Amino acid sequence: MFEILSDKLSKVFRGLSSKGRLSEKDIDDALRQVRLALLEADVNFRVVKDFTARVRERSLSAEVMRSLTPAQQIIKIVNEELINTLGGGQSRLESSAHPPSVAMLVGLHGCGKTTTAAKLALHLKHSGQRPLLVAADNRRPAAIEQLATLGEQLDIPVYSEAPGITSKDICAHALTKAKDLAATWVIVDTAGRLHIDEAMMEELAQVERELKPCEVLLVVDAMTGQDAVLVAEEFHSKVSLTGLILTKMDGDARGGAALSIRWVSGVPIKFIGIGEKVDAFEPFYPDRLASRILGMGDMLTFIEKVEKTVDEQRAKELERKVRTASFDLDDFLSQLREIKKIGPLTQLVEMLPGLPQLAGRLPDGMEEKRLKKAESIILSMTPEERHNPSIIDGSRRRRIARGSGVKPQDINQLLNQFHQMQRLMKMGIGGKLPKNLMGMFR
Ligand SMILES: Nc1nc2c(ncn2[C@@H]2O[C@H](COP(=O)(O)OP(=O)(O)OP(=O)(O)O)[C@@H](O)[C@H]2O)c(=O)[nH]1
Ligand SMILES: [Mg+2]
Repeated sequence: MFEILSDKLSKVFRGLSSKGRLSEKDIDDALRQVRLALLEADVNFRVVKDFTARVRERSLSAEVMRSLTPAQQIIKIVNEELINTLGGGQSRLESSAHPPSVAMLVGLHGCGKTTTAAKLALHLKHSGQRPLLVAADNRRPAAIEQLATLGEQLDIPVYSEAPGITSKDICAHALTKAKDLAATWVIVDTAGRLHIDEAMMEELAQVERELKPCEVLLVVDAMTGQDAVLVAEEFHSKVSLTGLILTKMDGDARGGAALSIRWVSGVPIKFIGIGEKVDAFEPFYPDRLASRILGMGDMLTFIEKVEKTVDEQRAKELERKVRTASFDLDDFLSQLREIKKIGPLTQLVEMLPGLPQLAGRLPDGMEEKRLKKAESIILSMTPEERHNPSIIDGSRRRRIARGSGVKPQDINQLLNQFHQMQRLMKMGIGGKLPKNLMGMFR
């Protein structure tokens, strides 16, 4: 989402760094380019104006101008002010002193409320909570069905009633149900409208009075650009929002909404949605997004993600196998599967410093296809071949190719990748998935 902006900013900073001592004019020139880059990324003009004014003032201080590394100082200032624009620190979910805590999700039609309700419930479940989902969008049977299906998939209870009952009544009954289930969180999915109107606001206000939620979260679609910012401002003037959730951050919008919405609305961004799958959801960290935009790579998010997915025991065992040189295609296969669990590789690669360029070269879905192909090739081998790939000769290769529906060359390619990974691991950089995984891209 932020590639173009990120590229432009790195160019500006490279220009500054090559200069050594900086004059006021150098700084103004650089800031003019930063301003343009932000406006082109669809960042709200008020945000851009404030931001550049703050950076300029701090950059022109005697301390920065006289320092030996003024460009680095300015990059640091830009990073800090970007973090400020995005809300400073992380804004966590507030829970109630008397469980269940209630979070109510509101937003326009199609912004991702129902999906996000399920994602949030799963996130809470993973952190040891017992969530109950509530279908308060009771006008369309399909809406209830959608939430019920998601709940079933995630093994999270969903409370719903027949269409026609008012949202307010459903919520009242849901609270009783939550107590019965000893739920610690109640996540309420409400109906969306095409536009903000009186009827919608009145219904939300009624639900709010009934539930006394500790969180009223506005779900906004980051793909809608500046409109998202307007929606947030309007909602906030009518209901007391406690947080924002930006969805579809995986899209190819220019990112302006994400960069403007906090500053313009004054409401903190608490989570972001980064895909259609239920686990494509993360707490929002201003500092991580800032360093990603500035091309420093979102290492922390990445590390967290890998830690969550990679089984430590398994990694240790792999390390041992590598040391004893018994790493075979079966191990390779289970590594491929772990990589698949981490999620789309493009998403992962984007987070690594210096690698976003590489992500651009991976066509969508291509890497998943390659993983699938590799998996089916290995599955068509006999256990003996997997353990000792050197026995794979021409006739075995043809048999495996037939079995997995690929060309014999594909098998050579896979074996090369395997050998490459084996070599990498022997060089002592094995054991940790992300590095081995880079072999897949060569
Ligand atoms: N790519 C992507 N798609 C998303 C994300 N969040 C939601 N979607 C998709 O957006 C579409 C609408 O999502 P819903 O959750 O049904 O939206 P809603 O706000 O409940 O819609 P209404 O109930 O009709 O107002 C679905 O196709 C979702 O899969 C996201 O973070 N990334
Ligand atoms: Mg919905």
